[in-house]
Amino acid sequence: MSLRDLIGDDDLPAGTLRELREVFRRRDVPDDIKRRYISLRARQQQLEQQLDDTSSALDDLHEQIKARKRREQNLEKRLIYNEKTGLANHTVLDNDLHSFLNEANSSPAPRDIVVYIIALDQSFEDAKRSLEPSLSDWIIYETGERLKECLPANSRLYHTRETEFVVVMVHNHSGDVVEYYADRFYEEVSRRFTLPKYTISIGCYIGIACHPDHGSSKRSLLRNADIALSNSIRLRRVSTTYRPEMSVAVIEKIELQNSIIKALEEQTIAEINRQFELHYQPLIEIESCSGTVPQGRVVGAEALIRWHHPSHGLVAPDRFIPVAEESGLIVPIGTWALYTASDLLASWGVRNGKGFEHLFVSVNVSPRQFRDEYLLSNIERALSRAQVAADNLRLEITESSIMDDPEDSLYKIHRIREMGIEVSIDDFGTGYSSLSYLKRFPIRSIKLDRTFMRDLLTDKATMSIVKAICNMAAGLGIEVIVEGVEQYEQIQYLWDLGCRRYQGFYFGRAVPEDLFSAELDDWSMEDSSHGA
Ligand code: G
Ligand code: MN
Repeated sequence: MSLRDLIGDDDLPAGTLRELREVFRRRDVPDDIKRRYISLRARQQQLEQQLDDTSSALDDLHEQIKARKRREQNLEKRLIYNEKTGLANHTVLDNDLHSFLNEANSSPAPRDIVVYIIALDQSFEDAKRSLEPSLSDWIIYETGERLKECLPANSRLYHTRETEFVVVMVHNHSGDVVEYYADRFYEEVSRRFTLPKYTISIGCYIGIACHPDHGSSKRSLLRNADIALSNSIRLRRVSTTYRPEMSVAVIEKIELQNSIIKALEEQTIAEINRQFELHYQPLIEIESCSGTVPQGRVVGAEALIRWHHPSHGLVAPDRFIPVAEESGLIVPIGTWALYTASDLLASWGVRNGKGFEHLFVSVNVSPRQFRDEYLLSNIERALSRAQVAADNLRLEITESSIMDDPEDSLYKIHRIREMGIEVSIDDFGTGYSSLSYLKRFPIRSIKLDRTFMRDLLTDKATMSIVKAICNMAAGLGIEVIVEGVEQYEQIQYLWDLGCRRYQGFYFGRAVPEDLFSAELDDWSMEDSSHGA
């Protein structure tokens, strides 16, 4: 019997092996006791070793579990907290609103829940473009901190989108405090930021909706606060509380946009022709103004768009042009107007000899259309396709759209003039520009805005503004076209100021193409009878 036989194949630590070898050699201990001792000792050693292995494996496992927990927590954090501000995000907002509403709906005491959406305005985007990213991130962080500071106890702040924060407040009765907090939020957000080199301040718009007045579900509250926010932005008001009429306006707007898109998509020109129509309002040049009626002739027409909506009936341009402008749909609609007006000019040209070929059609160009890079090529294409001369087409551009980007406007108007097309400034007198400034632009005429006609004969201030505009235009060699004349007295007054060209209900409303052409025939017959 050897020691190996007793302890088996297992590796024992050198110390234990030495100890067991000594025991094995002892003569004073009976063999059977030695054998039992040694095998037990070896077995014990093995068990200890196994225990060590197991506990270090356990430790490893424990570490792994802890690491996984940390990863999960991080992930969870990122799922529910905004990284830049550490504020709860829209997921949390969703859950919270859900439980606030449940609570309010099951509580016997009335409970108001107020939702504020606070959106930073364009000034943040501007700052972001010129600042280092870390600075704009800091502004966002700081904005969150400022908002947090002014929250009452019963409320929570969320950071839902990069430039959007939401506050939810729960009140027993919200009363006047709703607006008080909106003002506080605005003050805090717009307070100056002092940066290393300069200071800036960021504005914001706020939309508010309250439970139970403006919605009882999570979705309706958030949607209505968002609708109120759009109203604030559109009206440039700091904060707006939701009103049901706003939804009607929004739904109408979406419907309008969809219809325009559908009209444009469906059958292109055929469908647009069916839904849209250009009407023409005569533009008159007065030759004498001494009798009971002014004497003059038609020199041109302004094309004014009308929309025969399949289900809404006739929609006025005041309602759909702004919507089309906002969505960019004005560009294809405006191009269609250019093509259609050019076609009419071509049809007049064919009736050569009646004097129609000298008439011009004036087409309105909206601000967005004017900025569109394809404007010039669209005009060129409309003219060449209909084979009409450039001087039969005029363009009306509003004062404000020229002032949006004066340098670009200057370039564009020069190019339009080089093509042989005259430009009028529309709605003149409603913007902020001065005539002497506009002299830099190669324009043929200004269209005196029709709002001046309302009190031209009764209000001294209106009289002096109109007089000043006419004097200055004469001095600069710019023609004045008076819009919206409805009475002979207005014409007599303006005739004395030197105005010769007029447009307005006094001479005629905008009418469909065939009617306008028929009326032209009458005019030209009158002319020939005058001549005879
Ligand atoms: O902004 P724009 O200049 O393009 O304006 C043309 C508008 O003026 C059209 O809405 C047209 O119907 C309207 N209009 C034209 N003549 C008159 C008028 O004599 N009185 C009033 N109230 N509106 C007019
Ligand atoms: Mn016009």
